[in-house]
Amino acid sequence: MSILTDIQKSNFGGKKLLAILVDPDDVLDVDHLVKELKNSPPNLILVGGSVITKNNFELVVTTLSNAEIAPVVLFPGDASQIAKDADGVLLLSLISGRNPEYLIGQHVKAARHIKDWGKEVIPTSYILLNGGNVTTVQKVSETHPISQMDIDLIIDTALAGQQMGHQLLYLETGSGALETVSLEVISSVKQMLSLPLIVGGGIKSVEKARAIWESGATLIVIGTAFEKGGINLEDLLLQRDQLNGN
Ligand code: 1GP
Repeated sequence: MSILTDIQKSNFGGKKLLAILVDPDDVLDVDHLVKELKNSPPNLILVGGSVITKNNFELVVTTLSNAEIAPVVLFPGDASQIAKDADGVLLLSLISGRNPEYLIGQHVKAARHIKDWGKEVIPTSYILLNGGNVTTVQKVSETHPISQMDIDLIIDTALAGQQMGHQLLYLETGSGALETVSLEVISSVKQMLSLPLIVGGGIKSVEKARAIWESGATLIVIGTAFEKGGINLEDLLLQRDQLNGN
């Protein structure tokens, strides 16, 4: 089954999914990472970052892919982040912003490479919301996040993404955000859209993760809290399984 089909089936069936985001720049010991994820396997492993400075991107993707823990899906900060052993890519359009580079520029740069690569491409609306601090994605993309008070604009932006044919909607406050996407925003968007909803940014507790799932997210993404050991992956999976009736 394709990665997208799996997420769509979960969305229709009200099933909840967990993705762990791995930023290769922050990986010190990839074998240790594999061990941790093997002990408590998430549904997906996302790999990517706004800025890549180390030379280990391919190695991290290949090692995670060879470990066969979960599908490895690229979450690219730019056109260079396409690794050969990944299973697919979230092709992100940063539609909360008006920077052409992240609406089409990087996509054009990567297009031929992605075609030759031949893996699954998942067109994704990427909406950056204000999470209380200036995050790297905001700096790098040079775009302004939408205020979480402006629910109408968030919904209209999400609807536009759906109408443009995107298959997933990613609501994001940015890696390391002080605040997550609010439950009100999540449930309001969920009521108006049929697309599977991904929510990420600043999720630091199992309770918050559960509330976000319950508000309508199909897939939640956790990066920083996992990386810093601030959240117990086993507990998270337990909550997910409880919500899924397992
Ligand atoms: C970033 O949503 C992801 O794109 C994860 O955010 O690192 O804050 O968990 P955190």
